[in-house]
Amino acid sequence: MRIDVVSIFPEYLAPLELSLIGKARQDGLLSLQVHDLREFTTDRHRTVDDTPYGGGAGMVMKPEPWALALESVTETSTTSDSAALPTLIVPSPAGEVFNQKLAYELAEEEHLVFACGRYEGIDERVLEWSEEHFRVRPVSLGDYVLNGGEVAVLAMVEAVGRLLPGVIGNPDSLVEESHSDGLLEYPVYTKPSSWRERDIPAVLLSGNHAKIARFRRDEQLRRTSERRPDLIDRLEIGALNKADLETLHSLGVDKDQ
Ligand code: JA5
Repeated sequence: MRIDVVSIFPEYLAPLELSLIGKARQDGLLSLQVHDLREFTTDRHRTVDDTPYGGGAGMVMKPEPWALALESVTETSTTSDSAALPTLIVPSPAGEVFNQKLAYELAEEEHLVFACGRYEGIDERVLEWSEEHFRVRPVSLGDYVLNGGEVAVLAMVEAVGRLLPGVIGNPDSLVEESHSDGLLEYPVYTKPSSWRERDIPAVLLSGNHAKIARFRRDEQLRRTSERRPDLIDRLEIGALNKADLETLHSLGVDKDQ
């Protein structure tokens, strides 16, 4: 996979050189380039922003540096001359909400481009113009405000990058995790079995693997109904077995349908 990130703060993306994503880049599993938007300005002050038409607070990112930056990444894209257009992700609190399903979808793409806005955002005409060269997707991490797209890009690149073939050594660790079955993860414990007067749940030392699986599933259901009742509502009834329904009933959760 190829990823390009355009930002006025390229140093903000430095963590993508570390850990799993940094290793994937070193191993040639992921080609990731960060571009400084100011390199695509043509005035002596390297201006990227201007005042908003119609008035209002703050500044808006000027369209021309964005068009030049995005053209420069598509000119070297192998996807634009084949079947699929590259995907342009624009972090925005006004976008569709990022989730694991979208991460899996983006992990299938050949070329992702992330456009990091700052100030009050990017001139809307850039997004309209981009539709001719990209599949454009404004994407939000959730209902809160950030000062720009960079932190959202760090999260999305990590979530997508770890799904690429070969990036995670043991692919088993990708299947048993939060959200892959629509439930939160079960709690985990390690040695010592007793720590500061706190013992781990006895069932985990029983050697009874069926009982352990049931305990973990019940913990997933308990946590999810407590912390994320919205996820319980969205569970397919077919994803729950008889024991799951009994657990939910004992938790006082009424799964209608
Ligand atoms: C702010 C110019 O999902 C939370 C987000 C907040 C935020 C995002 S994503 N992008 C921007 C931005 O501000 O570009």
